[in-house]
Amino acid sequence: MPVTNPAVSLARNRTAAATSSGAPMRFIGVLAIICSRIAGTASGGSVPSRTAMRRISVRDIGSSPNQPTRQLTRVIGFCDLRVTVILRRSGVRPSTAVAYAALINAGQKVAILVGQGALGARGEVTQLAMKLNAPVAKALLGKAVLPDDSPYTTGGIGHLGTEPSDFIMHACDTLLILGSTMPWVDSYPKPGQARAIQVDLKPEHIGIRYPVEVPLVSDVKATVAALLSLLQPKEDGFLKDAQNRMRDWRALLDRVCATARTPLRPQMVMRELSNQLAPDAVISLDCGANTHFAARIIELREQQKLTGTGMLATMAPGLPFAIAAQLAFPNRQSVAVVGDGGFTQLMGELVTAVKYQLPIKIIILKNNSLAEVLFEQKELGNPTYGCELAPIDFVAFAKACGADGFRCAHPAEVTAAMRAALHSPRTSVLEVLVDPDEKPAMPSELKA
Ligand SMILES: Cc1cc2nc3c(=O)[nH]c(=O)nc-3n(C[C@H](O)[C@H](O)[C@H](O)COP(=O)(O)OP(=O)(O)OC[C@H]3O[C@@H](n4cnc5c(N)ncnc54)[C@H](O)[C@@H]3O)c2cc1C
Ligand SMILES: Cc1ncc(C[n+]2csc(CCOP(=O)(O)OP(=O)(O)O)c2C)c(N)n1
Ligand SMILES: [Mg+2]
Repeated sequence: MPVTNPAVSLARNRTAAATSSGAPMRFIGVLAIICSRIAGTASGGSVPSRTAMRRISVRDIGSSPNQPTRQLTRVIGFCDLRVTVILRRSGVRPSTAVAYAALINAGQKVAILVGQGALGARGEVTQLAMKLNAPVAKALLGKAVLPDDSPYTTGGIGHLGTEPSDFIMHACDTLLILGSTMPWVDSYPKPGQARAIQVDLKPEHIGIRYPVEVPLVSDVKATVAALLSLLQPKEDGFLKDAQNRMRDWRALLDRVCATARTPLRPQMVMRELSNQLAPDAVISLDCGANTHFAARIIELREQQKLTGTGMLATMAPGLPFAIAAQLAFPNRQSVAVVGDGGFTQLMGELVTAVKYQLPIKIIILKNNSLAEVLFEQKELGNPTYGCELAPIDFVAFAKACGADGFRCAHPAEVTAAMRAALHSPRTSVLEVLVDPDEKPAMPSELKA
């Protein structure tokens, strides 16, 4: 910030004048930041008029009933030029930054929800969680924001999520939504329970799932980094509670995945896949009960990526996404997890993978059923209708297309079949016969 900038000089003069008249330094700090911000936005040469500055400062430093000066000065107690500069770079208005910090600093139990808008902000999210001792739940498309072994994450959220994520959402008093529109509204805090902040590039996505007090239309990475120094550290009781619940949840998953029965439990197969995935694998998910099993059981490691069908929840993208991922990352393992229904909708694309010698791996959870919809029909009390699939021999199909094909149906066969499919140098398909009666259970319903 050039010292000759008239807006800054004005801010400093005002600071000096106000200090000598006995006004609290902390208050002046806020004013100086705001004036510096104005100077930043006026970098094209025009300097804001005194009237404009007065208007902005009154609005921004908020003598408004919602932002009492007392609260604001608790947040920024001094004039920190670094904060001013960072705010200018991030594009966050000082008034919003102050409201953000005041809201978080007032909370006792802060929970964070991250989605794919935070994928590039792992370091910043980790620092934030560390400073606030705040547990982090991950929307499906944000599963790679933190690796699943991070001590700060409670894993997935929503129907395919975890019990600890349910817990933190229903026990928190403050919620930060960072780059997510996770659609399961029951998995958010009850309206009125928590005060919320949402950071999203798209203003129209703010507040669509949960009432938001402080909206920030900005980039997650830049915003979290810029505002970190305004936050006060918190006690670790809430995080510890979440971590203890995570230990219990993992123990439950271990028991579920250890079930050695025929027909196979899909979770057991997903555990084997998770254990054998390359450290930098790119995983593509489809839509169906298979999405639940894969999302919940695959433990994403630091360098792995995961994508899948999003808000429209369409079936069939598993295979084409895996092709795209292999083209985008030729040296990484590209694996799709699909259901038999989803795979058949676009299975002709297997020939594309063979033709272009893409060594993608397709794991088909075959239950001869559109299981997700079948369970929905039962849950709604409707007659079950139209969900049986005519069985297809996917191994024969794979071989007919020029790919490798493998099959497993019993617990003792799973490890070797998975290894064969993942280590094939060519396009490969693994057909796994799984239990059609295994329900895609909500976190509270899951039984060993
Ligand atoms: C069968 C099935 C079941 C499912 N069940 C679940 C479930 O139980 N739980 C679950 O979580 N999901 C589930 N999903 C997925 C779900 O439908 C949503 O697609 C997913 O939750 C959305 O993830 P997201 O919030 O990360 O991504 P999005 O909905 O895409 O949200 C990302 C947001 O980040 C914003 N953004 C992007 N870049 C930036 C940036 N740099 N800075 C700031 N903002 C940015 C975008 O504008 C967008 O608003 C399921 C899907 C299927 C098919
Ligand atoms: C294109 C499309 N058609 C229909 C649906 C509705 N639908 C959602 S899940 C599902 C069943 C998926 O079956 P399958 O791929 O075999 O997976 P499973 O549930 O058996 O694991 C259906 C029909 C959809 N989401 N997308
Ligand atoms: Mg099926």
